[in-house]
Amino acid sequence: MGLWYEETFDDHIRLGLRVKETLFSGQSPYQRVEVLDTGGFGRVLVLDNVFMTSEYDEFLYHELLVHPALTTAPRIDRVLVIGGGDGGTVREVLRHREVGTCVMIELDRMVVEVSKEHLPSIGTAWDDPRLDVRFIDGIEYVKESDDEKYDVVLLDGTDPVGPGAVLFDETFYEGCKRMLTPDGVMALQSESPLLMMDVFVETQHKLRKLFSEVHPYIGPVPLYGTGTWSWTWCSDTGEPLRPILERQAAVVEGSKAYNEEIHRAAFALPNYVQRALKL
Ligand code: SPD
Repeated sequence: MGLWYEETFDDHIRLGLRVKETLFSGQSPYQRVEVLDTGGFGRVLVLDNVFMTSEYDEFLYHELLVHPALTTAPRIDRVLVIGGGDGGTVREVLRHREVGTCVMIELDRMVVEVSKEHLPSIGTAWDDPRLDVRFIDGIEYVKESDDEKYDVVLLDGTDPVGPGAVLFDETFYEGCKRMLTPDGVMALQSESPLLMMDVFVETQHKLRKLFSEVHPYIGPVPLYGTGTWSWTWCSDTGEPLRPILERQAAVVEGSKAYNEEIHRAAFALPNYVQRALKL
């Protein structure tokens, strides 16, 4: 029958998946990397004992991270992705024909190599000639790079523990903003407002110091603790509820979850979130 693999949240809650087979287990210089074949969620990527993405529900996460930003930014010629080593985020970015270059900065080469081998249904765009994958430190990149600015920056990191913790620092967000064009859009995963309310609220405050428009949005990702997840849309101009309709229609066709109504509805915040943010 296979053993149960469990992720523990806060030492009080566990999510368990029955494992049919462990497809990969190894230690990179940064973290423990595993791919499990599970009965319920298909193949699952696990980093340092935290479920990262699954074949079963990855589209809910990746489509919502990418398309609200990519459908509302004035231009999407140059896109920067930090993290996202499983390939799901760049796959969604590259579905937009207007994207000319997508640079992906990933610290851990092993995550990409293992995902290419064991999660081919998630990373379907690795061979796209517009994709430029660099195995370097995202913190250093946004601090020092003199590359041309980006129209969109997407942050697809882990939880704020281990090597991904620095991706929640204010100085890192400052660097990301430095890499954006003045009317560019940044979107990031911003944790669960139920399970990680403190991190969620703190993240919003950090972002509000840097951007005049900061809009969290919410959707379901069953693999993550509580199933309620958030992302945040940031910019100094524009607003998240004014998508470019032609661009949006083109990507809705072929999306598993994302459509016009989901885009609008995701930005409707429940009272407990509005109150926590004092909106
Ligand atoms: N609790 C897990 C949060 C993981 C967020 N990033 C997932 C990466 C998927 N590309």
